[in-house]
Amino acid sequence: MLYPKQTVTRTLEDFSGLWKFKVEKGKVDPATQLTNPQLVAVPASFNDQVFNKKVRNHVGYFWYETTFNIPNEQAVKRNVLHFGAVTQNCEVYVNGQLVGSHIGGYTPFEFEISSYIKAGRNDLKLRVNNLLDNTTIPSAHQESVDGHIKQQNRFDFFNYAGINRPVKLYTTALTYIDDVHINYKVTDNQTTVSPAIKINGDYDRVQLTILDEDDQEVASGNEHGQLIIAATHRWQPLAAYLYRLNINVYNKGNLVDSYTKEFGVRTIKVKDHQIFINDQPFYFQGFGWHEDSLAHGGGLNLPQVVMDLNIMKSMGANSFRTSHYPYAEETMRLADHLGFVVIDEVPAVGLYESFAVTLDNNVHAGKTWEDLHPAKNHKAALAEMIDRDCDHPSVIMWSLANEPASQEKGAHEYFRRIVEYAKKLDPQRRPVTIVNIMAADADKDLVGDLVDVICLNRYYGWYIDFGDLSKAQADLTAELKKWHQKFPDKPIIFTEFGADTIAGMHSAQREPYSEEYQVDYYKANFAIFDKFDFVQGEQLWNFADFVTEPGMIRIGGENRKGIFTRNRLPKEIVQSLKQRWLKK
Ligand code: BDP
Repeated sequence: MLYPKQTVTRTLEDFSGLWKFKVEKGKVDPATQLTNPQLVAVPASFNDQVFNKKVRNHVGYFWYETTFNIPNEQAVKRNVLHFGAVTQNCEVYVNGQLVGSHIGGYTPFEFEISSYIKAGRNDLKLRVNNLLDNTTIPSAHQESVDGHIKQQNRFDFFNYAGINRPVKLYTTALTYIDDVHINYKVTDNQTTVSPAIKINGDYDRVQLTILDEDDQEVASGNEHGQLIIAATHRWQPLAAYLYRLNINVYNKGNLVDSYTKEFGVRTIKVKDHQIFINDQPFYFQGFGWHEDSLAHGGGLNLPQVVMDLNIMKSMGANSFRTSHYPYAEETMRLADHLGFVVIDEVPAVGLYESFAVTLDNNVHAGKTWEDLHPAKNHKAALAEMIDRDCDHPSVIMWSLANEPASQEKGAHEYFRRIVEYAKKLDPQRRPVTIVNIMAADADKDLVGDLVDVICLNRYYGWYIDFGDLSKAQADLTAELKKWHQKFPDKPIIFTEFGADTIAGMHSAQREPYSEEYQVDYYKANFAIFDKFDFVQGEQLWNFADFVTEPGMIRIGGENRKGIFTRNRLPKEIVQSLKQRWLKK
């Protein structure tokens, strides 16, 4: 699927603005107007906008409605309605008719609506739900209590829902470029680009041109040939360089479709417990992050994204993980432009039926892989993520899950299939990882052999060895040695480590929750990482405090492990972190 753009052959309309919104109570007829709706902004989650606790926490169905006008000359074109993401699942109605539905809250989808619209005023309605269960990703336990759905999410971030990303209507002619993937091979300085282009409709000629950042043509050809960039300017971490592939499709001498896609050229290799980008070892400095901001909830807040990446850059960060779902496409495009290195994560979070079983003596106990059935949705989300993101030079690794029960019986078989599927889908065959949970340490984990890079979420000094940093260091060291012994050639990246810290809380004894403890916690962890050359990265948890479901340790409804507060005020750790990273 292509990112919607206006070109010489395509029009584009953005449906951002105020929409009608209503929680579903009883049956709604999609052919009639919503009664007593309220207005909410799109794109954004509805939850915090409505300022009503009951609606904010509603689990179930809700409706959105807007109208749009089609000029006469547009009605004869091919009209496509594109959704950046609707969280979690939705049905789309145009003029009262169902045009399609989508499952999954973090990837784009689109429907051709030409036969449902008319010149003049049209009605658009979405029936959305935020329902998750044992078959979905993310995963949740769902039951019905007194006729109400009760949902216990198996993850801590608030399940912000609604039309979280932009809605756009674009047109093409009846002949159109349906999809483009930019495959390339680079040897020394020369890049051979073999684009895979899908065109529907009648055409007799395709003209491809590659332009550099100065708008100079560096290669050209047709859709069957290979395009050679003779002197390649590589995309480098924090030194991005982007080419543009322009595709023009002609029929009988007329230009019928035109589209331009950006791409970068770089190589990735995992070898000798190191990760190489363009044959240079790359050490990850950065963060786990969330799409979470005031009023927008989990909805796209582009100025916030720009600000966050600039804050990260100013601190010497070079990377982030899209914990725990693919982020907005706009964010990925920005990462390409800024040279951030991204671990792109599918929303497979919470594939863990019960934490209680970790206390069981039988290390492989637990029935996650028997009782949950996420494979179908997991694969669908993976396919959509890889299709959307495989041409982003910033994406150097796929994360196929966050903290699944990888020590439980059945994990290896489940993930063997997921890994094979991801490798098959990705033309670049990028490295893959499965982000590991503490309960599945080197002795218990069953999936480490399947991944290219070992990614660990570790909380020594917080959830384990709380307040005892010497013990934390000893335990962390012991675990690291075991991982390295088991997989001597695999690099290890810490994709989470952190301590809840209340901004402004100080402690003369440097106790947990204080800003002082957060500084000591990170110092203790870094001291161990620096001892082992196979540790190839540190991504702190989290960049900023973020909103969670209520919980005893979620003070004020937030996870406080941010090194910034939710409104981006720095905690004490920021200065020393900056010194460490800028020096490295
Ligand atoms: C990890 C999860 C992350 C949580 C974090 C925490 O991957 O989503 O926010 O723990 O508890 O298990 O802070």
